[in-house]
Formats: sequence, C-alpha cells, structure tokens
Amino acid sequence: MHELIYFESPGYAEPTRLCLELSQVSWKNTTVDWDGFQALKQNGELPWGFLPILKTPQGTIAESDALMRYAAALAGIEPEDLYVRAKVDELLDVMDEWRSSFSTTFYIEDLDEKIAARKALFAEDGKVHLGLKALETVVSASPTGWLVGTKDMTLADVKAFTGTFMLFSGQFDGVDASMVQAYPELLKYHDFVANDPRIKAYYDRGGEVRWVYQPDAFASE
Ligand SMILES: N[C@@H](CCC(=O)N[C@@H](CS)C(=O)NCC(=O)O)C(=O)O
Repeated sequence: MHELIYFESPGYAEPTRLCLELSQVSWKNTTVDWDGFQALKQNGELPWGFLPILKTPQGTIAESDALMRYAAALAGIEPEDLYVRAKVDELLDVMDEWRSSFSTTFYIEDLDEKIAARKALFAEDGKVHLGLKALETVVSASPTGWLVGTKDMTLADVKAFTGTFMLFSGQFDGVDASMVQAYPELLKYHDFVANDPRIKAYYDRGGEVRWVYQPDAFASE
C-alpha cells in the first residue's frame, strides 16, 4: 500500500496523485491540515521538513519531483527512449522555474503587494506569462496533442495540466479565471487533456478547486 500525505489542495502533490491514480497500485490519499503537518514534522516523519511525502512499502520518499517521477514510472508514462525522456525532463525543469517565481509570492504578507507581484508575473514581460506562452508554442507544434509529441501522455503533460490550470482556480489573489483567455492554445490543450477518459474519470468527482480540471471548465469565462 502506498500513502500520499499532503494538504487537501492540489499544490505540489497533484501530479503524483494523478500518476498514482493512473497506475494500478493501491494507494491512499491522506490529507492533513496545518496542525497535522506540524505533528508529522515534530514526529520526524518529514525527511526535509516539507509535504508532500509518499510512504511506500520500502520507505518514505520526499520532494515533490521525486514522488512524481516515481509515481509516473508506476503509471508507465515515463518514456523509454532516452531522448524523449530528456525532453520530458527539460519541460519539467522549465515549468519549475516559473512555478518557483510564482511560489515566492506566497510569502508576501501585504495583500496589495502580493497582488501587484502576481500581476507583474502575468504582464507582457512577466516570467509566468512568458512561460505559459512558451508552453503554448510547444503544444501547438505537437503532432499528437501531447506536449512532447508522444503517442500517449507523459509526465510533462501531467505536470503541465495540473500545475498550469490550477493557477486560474481563483484560489490565488490577483489571478482570476478570466486571465486564462490570454492563452488560446493552452485552452485547446486543456480541452484535449481534460477529455482524455482517464483524466475525465478522475476529476469527475470535482472538488473545491479541482473544477479547473474538468472539461469546459473555462468555457464560460
Ligand atoms: N521542495 C519541496 C517544497 C514543498 C513545499 O514547499 N511544501 C510546503 C507545502 S505546499 C510545505 O511543506 N510548507 C511547510 C513550511 O514551509 O513549513 C517539494 O518540492 O516537495
């Protein structure tokens, strides 16, 4: 039995959750609140002091990218071809770069300042905006619809889908759902991925912010 432990939000754990779901392994989705997080930390259960962690029959894995790659291998969506795998890794790294520029805004306490910082990231020369535009170029060049042009989805798709559309869920002050309209190619990609039967089935249950992963999520924006 595998057990993923994280907060209820998608955040750093969603790609792993989705990959575990795509795999055939039996897994448990354990969610904690802040007190639960502190208790795990004090009990020494968090190797590096952060969530998510994944408990496996062999031991605990920490660091979201490590969990994600492990779960993607279980799901059989790690390409065997080394070049293709490197292209997947390239995209994962690039996405990390603009994701971390967004994550720094979590630590801004003043709300107006936080909103201004996020608006700047989505401005014409903003890191997130440029990252999303670059992702649009990649996906529109794909002959198959999947980011790396593979026959089936790869980990790059799982991370792009779960990480990108979450930005527009409304849970982040300064970023609203209508802003996704600036990315028409990403909206087409959303349509393609959200209608994949495996993804559609997993997100059919919805959830507070997971409406962003459902087909037509942004249709009325
Ligand atoms: N490098 C870690 C970062 C994870 C991270 O920042 N987790 C946050 C929750 S989203 C956390 O555990 N924060 C607790 C804290 O800052 O004390 C990873 O990728 O797993």
